[in-house]
Amino acid sequence: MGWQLKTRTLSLDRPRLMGIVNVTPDSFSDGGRFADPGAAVAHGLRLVEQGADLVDVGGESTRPGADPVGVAEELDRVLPVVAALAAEGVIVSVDTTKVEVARAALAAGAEIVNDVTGLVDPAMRTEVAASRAGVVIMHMQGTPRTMQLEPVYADVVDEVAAHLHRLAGLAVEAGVAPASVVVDPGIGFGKTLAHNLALLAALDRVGGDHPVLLGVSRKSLFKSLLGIEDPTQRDRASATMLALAVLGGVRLFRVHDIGSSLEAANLAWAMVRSQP
Ligand code: HH2
Repeated sequence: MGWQLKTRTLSLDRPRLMGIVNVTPDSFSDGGRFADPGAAVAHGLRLVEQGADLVDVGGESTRPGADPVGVAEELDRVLPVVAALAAEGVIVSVDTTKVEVARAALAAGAEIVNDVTGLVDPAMRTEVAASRAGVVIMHMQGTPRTMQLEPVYADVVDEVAAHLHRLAGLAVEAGVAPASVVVDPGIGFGKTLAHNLALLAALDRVGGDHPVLLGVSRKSLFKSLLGIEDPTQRDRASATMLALAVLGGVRLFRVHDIGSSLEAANLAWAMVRSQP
């Protein structure tokens, strides 16, 4: 099994780590640390050195209540970082919901579009299809401004799985190769703690025909469950959840801290492989 990207295939015969580079002043866990392009590029290269298989570059925070960023501003933030990392041979994903940003990032060497709205914009679907990029289709209820106000589901696992199935189908209809699509339940995006836990306990049911990518790193469910206020102190909990998700069949993880994630992934993977 592999994930077909623009110029190569990323094999998913073991867990893979997508390191996070937020080129933003306001991301929830590391806002402002890598807002300077030089610092962001250095951070991306460090993540790869530590064992990241690919790097996700984002220029707009999606934390609950975040203000939207304009196209020009987002391009200024991400393009130099995408171009510099791609030039170093890094597999780069661009975390954006804007077709203009996706197009420019793909031209600058990005291999993947990570769209937290799940390619809901038809122009984004056409762009991804034309470039033959890989794509992450994530589930979100509402928008970052409104999503945590009062999320409601009858059955969160069924609804998220059906929504991802529908959006993946639309992408494929627009010409995206099925092997280029991975799906993501969108932990924390329009979900209560109970919704997040239900999804984490049923990860084998959310992907359908597509591999699942999980983004749970440093998220606020660790504050709710364990009382850890400071996001940078949530890496141990994030790694524990990662290991459990490997046992649940997930092979792709969007993470902040590579060291703890790699240890967790290797331990869980050794257990998976030991099964006949
Ligand atoms: N989570 C965040 C951003 N992008 N993309 C995918 N596919 N899955 C996720 O779970 C996901 C995502 C939020 O985390 P972070 O980038 O650390 O913060 P911010 O959005 O505030 O920049």
